[in-house]
Amino acid sequence: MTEPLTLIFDVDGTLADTEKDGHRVAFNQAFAEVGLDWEWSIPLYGELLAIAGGKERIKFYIDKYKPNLSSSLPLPELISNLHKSKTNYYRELLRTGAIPLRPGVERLLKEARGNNMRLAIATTTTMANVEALLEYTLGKESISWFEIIGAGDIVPAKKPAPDIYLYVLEKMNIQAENCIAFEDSYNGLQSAVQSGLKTIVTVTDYTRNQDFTGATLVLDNLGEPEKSFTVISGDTKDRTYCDLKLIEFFQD
Ligand code: XBP
Ligand code: MG
Repeated sequence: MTEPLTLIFDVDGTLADTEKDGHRVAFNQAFAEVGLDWEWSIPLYGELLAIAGGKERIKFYIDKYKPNLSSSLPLPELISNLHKSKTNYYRELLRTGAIPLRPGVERLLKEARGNNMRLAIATTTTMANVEALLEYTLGKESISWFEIIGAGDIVPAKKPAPDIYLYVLEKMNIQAENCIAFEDSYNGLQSAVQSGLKTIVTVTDYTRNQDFTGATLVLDNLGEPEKSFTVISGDTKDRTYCDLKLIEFFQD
C-alpha cells in the first residue's frame, strides 16, 4: 500500500498574500521609526523579493541603493535591529486581521486533517511570523496542526536552496516522493524541486510572470467549490478546485 501523502506548505504568498500589504508595510514602518527615509514602493519591493529573507533583503537593498550609508551602528547590528522592529510591526499588522488566508487554504488544511494526513511548513520567514499568521487566521491551536514548522534561520541557506525542505523531510523521516509541496514563487519552487518534491504553485501578483518550469501544477489559487481556480499550466483532471482527490492524482 502506498503511504498517505504529506502536505508541506510555504507561508508567504502561499498560505496568505503577505508581501505587498504585510511585510513591505512593516519594513517601511521599521525604517521610519529610526528616521530612515527609505520607502519600499510596491514595484521596488517586487525587485527586492528576489532575495529571500528579511535581513538578507535589507542587506541587499543597502548594498545596491545606499552604499554610502553612514550609521553609528555596525551594519549587521543595524540590520538586526531593523529586522526585529519589522517583525513586531508585521505581527501587529496580522493581529488586526488585515491579511486573510488565500482561497482554498483553510478548506484543504481541514480536509487533510480530517483524513489524518501529516502537515508541515517550510518557509524562509521568521517563526514568530508563522505563528502570528496561523493564530490570527485559524486560531492559536492551528499551530499544532503542523508536525514540523521549518522556518527562518534554522537552516544556513534560505530558498532557493533546498535546505529548508530537506530539513523538514529529515525531521519527519519521510521521502520526498510521499509529499506534495505548495509554493507561490520561483525561489520557493526551486527549493522544493531541488528537494525532489512535486510542487503545486499558486501565483500572486508579484510572482505570476516567473518561470515555473518543473511545477506539477500552476494555478491562480487553490480554488473553492463555488469559485474555481484558473489553470496556468498542468493537468487538473477536470477538477475545478484543489482538494485531496486532485492531489492524489499526483501520488506515485
Ligand atoms: C518569504 C520571504 C520572507 C519574507 C520576510 O519567502 O522571503 O523573507 O518576505 O520574512 P517564503 P522575514 O515565501 O519562501 O517563505 O522578514 O521574517 O525574513
Ligand atoms: Mg512564498
